[in-house]
Amino acid sequence: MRVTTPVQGKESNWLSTGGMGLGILVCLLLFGAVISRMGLLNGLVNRGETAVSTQHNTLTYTTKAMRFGQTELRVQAGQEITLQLENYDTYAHSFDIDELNLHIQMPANNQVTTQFTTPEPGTYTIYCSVPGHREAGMIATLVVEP
Ligand SMILES: [Cu+2]
Repeated sequence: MRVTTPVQGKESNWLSTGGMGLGILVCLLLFGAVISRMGLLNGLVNRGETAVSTQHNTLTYTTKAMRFGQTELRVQAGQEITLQLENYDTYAHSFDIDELNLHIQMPANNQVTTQFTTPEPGTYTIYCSVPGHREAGMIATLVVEP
């Protein structure tokens, strides 16, 4: 009796511990399933929101031979613009609009991308702030339409 009781005790102890462990494992699995499902739903919801709210316009603007490719850039107000600036000259330029606090460096023979939201309707001056370039003709107009 004195020998079997501890053994039985141990056995039942082991069984209950095993059962509890199994219970915890099941709980963790369920919890994990719920979390991953929530994560999946969040992902779907986020993707949906992005698709709805984004009206992305990509514009390409070039510089070549000390000139902007276009003297006028027309956009609509309140839009998110991805501006791809391509410099085909062997020297650096920049894309500056003071009113929008946009001052983008354009390295020689390179391209850079910037994003901005178009402001209220009006006309804004685009220029290159490299000394002498604006005077040499690197000036254009951003026309924001309602
Ligand atoms: Cu320039």
